[in-house]
Amino acid sequence: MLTLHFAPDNASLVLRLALEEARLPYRAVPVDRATRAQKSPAYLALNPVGLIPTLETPDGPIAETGACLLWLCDTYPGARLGPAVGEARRGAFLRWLFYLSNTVHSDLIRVFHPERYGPEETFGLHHRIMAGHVSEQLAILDAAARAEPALFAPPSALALYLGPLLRWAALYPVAADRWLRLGDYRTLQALCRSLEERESTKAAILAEALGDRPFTAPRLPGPLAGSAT
Ligand SMILES: N[C@@H](CCC(=O)N[C@@H](CS)C(=O)NCC(=O)O)C(=O)O
Repeated sequence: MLTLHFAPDNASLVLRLALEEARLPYRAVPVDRATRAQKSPAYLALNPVGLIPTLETPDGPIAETGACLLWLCDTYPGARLGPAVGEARRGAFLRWLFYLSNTVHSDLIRVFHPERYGPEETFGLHHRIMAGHVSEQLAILDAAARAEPALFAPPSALALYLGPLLRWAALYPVAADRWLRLGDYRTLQALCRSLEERESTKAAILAEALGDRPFTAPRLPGPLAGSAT
């Protein structure tokens, strides 16, 4: 059985949605960020980078959200998380999957962590610059999803990645200015709406206390028994 090492509303949410979409049995093991369990020797043995998520598979542990998504997509082609090797638009799918992973997700983490890049007096400027980059990337994705709706529509892994990214952009960091206006990206907004109709989202809402409309009207996750954050 697959094992997902997760913390509520962390990047592991993307994989939970994919596992639910594929209707795969999996065990979800909380990683307690309050005690920095992601840096514990036991966790580092699975994922030396010390970040959440890690997915334990019959092929061994995998990390990096995009890599795990691609592994799920290729290992369970019946789930239709993306075009299989040799199918039409496989290249386009990989292009946008990597863009989400190496550019949008990565820059969003920079929005969340100005303290990693400079002293406190630079936080405001850092936030404005990085949020500006992510806004431009979202406009590019909005146009791409408008041009190729079938490639982006759930259960595509692109939708499962985009929904949480848009959610986090709207919510975090809690203390910073709110900058995302989802309504500026009409196609991505519609994609979020359709994601919210799916059983996978309903399962994630229950498991991680995400609220009724986690992508179009996100609110901070509620308290969860045994919360990992
Ligand atoms: N590149 C990684 C990023 C994962 C990541 O940044 N995870 C965050 C939670 S959303 C984390 O584990 N943070 C804990 C830490 O920085 O120690 C991926 O795509 O999975």
